[in-house]
Amino acid sequence: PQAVYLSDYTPPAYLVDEVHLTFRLAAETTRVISKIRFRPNPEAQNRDFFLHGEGLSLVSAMIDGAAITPEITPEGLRAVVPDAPFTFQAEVEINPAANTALEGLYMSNGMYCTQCEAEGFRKITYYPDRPDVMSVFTVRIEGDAPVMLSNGDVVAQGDGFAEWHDPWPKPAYLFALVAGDLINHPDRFTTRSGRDVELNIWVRPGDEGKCAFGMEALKKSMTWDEEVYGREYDLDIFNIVAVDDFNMGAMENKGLNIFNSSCVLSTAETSTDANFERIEAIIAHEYFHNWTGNRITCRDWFQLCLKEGLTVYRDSEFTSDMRSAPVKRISDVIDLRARQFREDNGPLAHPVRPASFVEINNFYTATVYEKGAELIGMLKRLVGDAAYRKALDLYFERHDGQACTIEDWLTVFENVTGRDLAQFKRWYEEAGTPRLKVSDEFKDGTYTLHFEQETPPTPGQEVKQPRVIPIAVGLLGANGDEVQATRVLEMTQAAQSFSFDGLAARPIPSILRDFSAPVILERDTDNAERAFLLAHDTDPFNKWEAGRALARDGLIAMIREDAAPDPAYLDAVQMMARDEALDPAFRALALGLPSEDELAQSLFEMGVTPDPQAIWQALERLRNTRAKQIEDLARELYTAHQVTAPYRPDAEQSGARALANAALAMISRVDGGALAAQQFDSADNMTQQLAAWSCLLQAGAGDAATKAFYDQWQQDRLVIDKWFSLQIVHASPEHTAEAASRLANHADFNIRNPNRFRATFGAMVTSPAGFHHASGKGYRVLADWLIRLDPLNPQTTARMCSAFETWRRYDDTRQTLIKAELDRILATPGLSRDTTEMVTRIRG
Ligand code: BAL
Ligand code: ZN
Repeated sequence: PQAVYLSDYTPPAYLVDEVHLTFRLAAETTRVISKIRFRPNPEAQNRDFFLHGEGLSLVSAMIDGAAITPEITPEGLRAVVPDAPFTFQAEVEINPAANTALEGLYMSNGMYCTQCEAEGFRKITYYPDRPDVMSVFTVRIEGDAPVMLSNGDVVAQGDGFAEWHDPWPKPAYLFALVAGDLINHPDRFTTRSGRDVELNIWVRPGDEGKCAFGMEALKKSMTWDEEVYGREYDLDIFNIVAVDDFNMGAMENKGLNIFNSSCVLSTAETSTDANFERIEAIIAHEYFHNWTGNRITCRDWFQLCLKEGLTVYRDSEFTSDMRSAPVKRISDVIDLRARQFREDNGPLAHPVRPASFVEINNFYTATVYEKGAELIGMLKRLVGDAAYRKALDLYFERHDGQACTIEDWLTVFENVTGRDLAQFKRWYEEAGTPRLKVSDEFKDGTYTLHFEQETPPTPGQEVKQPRVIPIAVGLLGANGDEVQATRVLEMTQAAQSFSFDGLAARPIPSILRDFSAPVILERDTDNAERAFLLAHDTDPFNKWEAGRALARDGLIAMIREDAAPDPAYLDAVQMMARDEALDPAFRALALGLPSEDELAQSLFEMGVTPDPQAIWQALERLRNTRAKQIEDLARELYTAHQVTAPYRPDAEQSGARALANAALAMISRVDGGALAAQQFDSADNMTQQLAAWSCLLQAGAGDAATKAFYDQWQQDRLVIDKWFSLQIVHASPEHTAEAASRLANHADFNIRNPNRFRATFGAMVTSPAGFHHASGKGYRVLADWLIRLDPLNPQTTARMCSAFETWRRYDDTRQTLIKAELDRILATPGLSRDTTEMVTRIRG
């Protein structure tokens, strides 16, 4: 497959002023009739009239009313056109029922729906399917579905048809259509300037009781964007539709957001606290795209981070405002390290703005999204809150209605602040996680921190230049008082020192507060200092980080030297768990341990080949020891944090349940699951039921609950996804692969449903000791199923290949086994471009 390069960008040859589409819906023979008004682009470098189109049957084509016979290629259509504005018309036939890739127009449970980002519109009709071609769309839908929706506002509807008009010019990737038997959960919102907006969440009959929380989240998001970013909604209708078969979490189509049903439907009985928080964040994310993505979009797909990094950053600010900012920050860093650092340290590493790709779907990654958001956070920290807000105002004012680049984005900040951001831009252009080494000295009342930065080579980028790194630092005195409040040090050189004067004694430093930059901090510290920071640091992130470091180092010693669990960690964790001044949600996070994957990466970085089985055993040993040692405290915490008020998925109740369930997990290691069984039987919400079932599975006492859970929820597909996952996650490493295989052969497994596929095989690969079982059976099972899925759904197949991305960490035997599976996948006849690119990059 051919790569495309950022450096090859040229402006479109023709621009589009208006698009009229008519859809005559039929499951296997949908007709799409297009009428597109083109004009030559004065900035174009050629006059090649090429329209993207894939898998379309062309029925007829006309230019200015005269029939033409265009040249058709596997990628699109080429024709000779006038050197002046003209109208192109075409009729094509497509088969939504046969579309299992879930890109373009497809069917899900009898409902028609679309997914056009990034390049799905070309599977609907011939069009310049690139984000810098923006146009006004009018859409007529004909069919027998009771509900027929598209972007914008409805302008006409009657028996068997509906017509929609979107006045805001948009690229084709934001087009959407939905038609089916749907029920709406309606509401209204009045914008700050008085626009009365009709809000709807559309769902399949039977799901109408699962929309209330999503609707509240939508209204909160609309208010927040007005208050914090001054951004109002700009149409009279905002529709959300829940779809069961969806590759992504959700999609921000203009005025018609389409959601994976797992990311919008919720009830207390069927959704966990974590589900609620995620739903709230995703609804906000998609809504926020209306300005950061839709009104201002990307010039080309290399600029994906322009809308995604910024919108992730905005949704994280929203969650911080709605819930606990420290808990959100710590959770985001856990996730960043687990997914983005892992990516940055392996064969799939790529810059936040990649310079080339074969298949853009493979770049909807943690690097583009989550590291992209970290870059916005760093920029804000460097310029300050007021300048950030000014720059955003200017961005919206200057670029509204445009398709932009990272250069446009950075220029706005340069204009507002007078700063030169050329060095900051390296964060967008160079892959890899910088290592930040720190040493310190104290002399004559002056404390000096010496920093050195180094970013390891990544594929295609051997040498890295120094980046600008905002390092938030505070200093603590021996009694725990803060002798230096947080100060942001701006590191710009490969090695740089910063001094603090006038100190009476050597302070204890708290470095990289709030995780002020996405780097790996390397500093020789001892347990005493960590315990001190754990007790006294006023920065919640570094307080948590001190406990995390104690846990990690103790575990590394257990793995490498067969050491006993570290008493310093066990003391520290008790102190933190007991501390009533701390938010229960924070305490629950502090009881978490580094993941198996994080430990494997730490060992690898130390030059030690990780043994997945040994890592798992060390974690189990520590959890068992800790449970025995602090059983009494766990029981106290469990009792003290029972929620008796009616269920609410807010931060306060969720935090209490998180801490009580962390305590239950410890108790279950001691009592064999007796208390968990009680909680399972009495639970009236999914958080409590699932936590209890999880503890029972962990204790090896889950059979009855497994059956009861299935019997209770077999009609609820989202809950059954949990039923699939949890059994695999809690299988012993010896049986992980068998559990996944067994469930993949269960009557409720459906390879065409991405949620169910991820619930099964996503669960398998997040159990490293099972997935990396020395026999290679985990690798074999995954490869077997990826080979089966690829012809149906290349996008989800390619995503899941990243399970293999860490293969170079492991021993020769495992490497040989993995390589054989990668080669087997690559040798599959007709393998998709998506999967071919991913496996080729992973294989190296
Ligand atoms: N734009 C794809 C889905 C999302 O990031 O919102
Ligand atoms: Zn997004």
